[in-house]
Amino acid sequence: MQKFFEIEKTSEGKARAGIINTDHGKIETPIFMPVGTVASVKTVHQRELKDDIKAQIILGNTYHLNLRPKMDIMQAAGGLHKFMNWDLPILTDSGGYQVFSLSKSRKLNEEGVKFKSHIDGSTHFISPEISMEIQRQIGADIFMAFDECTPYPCDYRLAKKSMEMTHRWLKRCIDYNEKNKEIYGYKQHFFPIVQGSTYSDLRKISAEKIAESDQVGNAIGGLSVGEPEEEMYRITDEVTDFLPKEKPRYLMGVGTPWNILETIGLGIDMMDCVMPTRNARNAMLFTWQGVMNMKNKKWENDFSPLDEFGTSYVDREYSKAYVRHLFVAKEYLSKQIASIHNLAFYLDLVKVAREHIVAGDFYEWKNAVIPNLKNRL
Ligand code: PRF
Repeated sequence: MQKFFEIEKTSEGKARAGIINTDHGKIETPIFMPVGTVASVKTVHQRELKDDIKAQIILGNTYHLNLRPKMDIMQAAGGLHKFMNWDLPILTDSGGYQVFSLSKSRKLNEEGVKFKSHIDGSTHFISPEISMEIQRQIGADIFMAFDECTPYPCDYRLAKKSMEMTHRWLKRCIDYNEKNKEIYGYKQHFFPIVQGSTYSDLRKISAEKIAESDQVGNAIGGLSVGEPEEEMYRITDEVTDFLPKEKPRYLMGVGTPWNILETIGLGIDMMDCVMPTRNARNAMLFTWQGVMNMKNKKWENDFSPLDEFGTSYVDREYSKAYVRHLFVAKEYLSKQIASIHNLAFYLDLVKVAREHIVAGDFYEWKNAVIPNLKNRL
């Protein structure tokens, strides 16, 4: 049988280039995963995602898809791949994190979380078992443990109590998965999630617990929730030391282009973030030369290509002046062009990072490009 994760090249530090094998195709790591919360990567067609942006895997969200269109529709469609016509891999988040960030009122106890829908205020309940069942019905290639993500800052006692519950929930997720197999005929893989806030001792306990559960991959949660960047890097560095080398490591919800390169350097293989799409809709473009605000008057008469080093057709076919005009005029097309640009840039960023890992000069290259990425153009 094909191995789930193969490491192609390990650099002098912790960065590595690998391949994840799924029944919907392979994923070259390190990889960035565009977020398609409600069965859509906002403003971007599946065809563009695949052919132009070269996304290799996208994310879906348990919380949202369970509220709308609901699981009866998902099952009738034959799963999310068929429903949205996406035949490459899909990863789903478990819902816990989204309940905390989106729903107005929620009550959490050992059993699970009761919450009110952000759409119509109706009452719902998600437990570890229910989250596993929803993700099974969505048919994700990779699905996530039901966890609690602590806010920042978080009192030590609360962080410890929350982490311990996430560990008990993990056991319930695994027990459920052992009794309930895939329903669409292809393999579904499960990743547990490390928590423990910014406390090194808790992170060590959690990473060891998660590693011990011996799943095919592991994730790091609870970061990029408002802590200083240095804290995020410190915890990521500590946690990757305790997670097995031979399995992929997924850093959840990260981040800026420089966060991505820094955490690849700390041994991260997968990441996702709404930043390239959300910021695109607010006129912020990421490029190899730095960050551009497309509403800025300085682009008004600049007819040069949107991004002369960009890989997407939008970078060549439209000028800065035109895209600025679309944003000022509040045209829908502005959001679409910017989202395609940013996602193509993020995918190019991890592709080039991979090439440098393979070539053996990743760290020198990373340190040279990061100051450029942070420029304000
Ligand atoms: N847990 C889950 N999803 C997440 C996170 C988490 O801690 C984060 C933290 N940045 C993003 N998405 N399940």
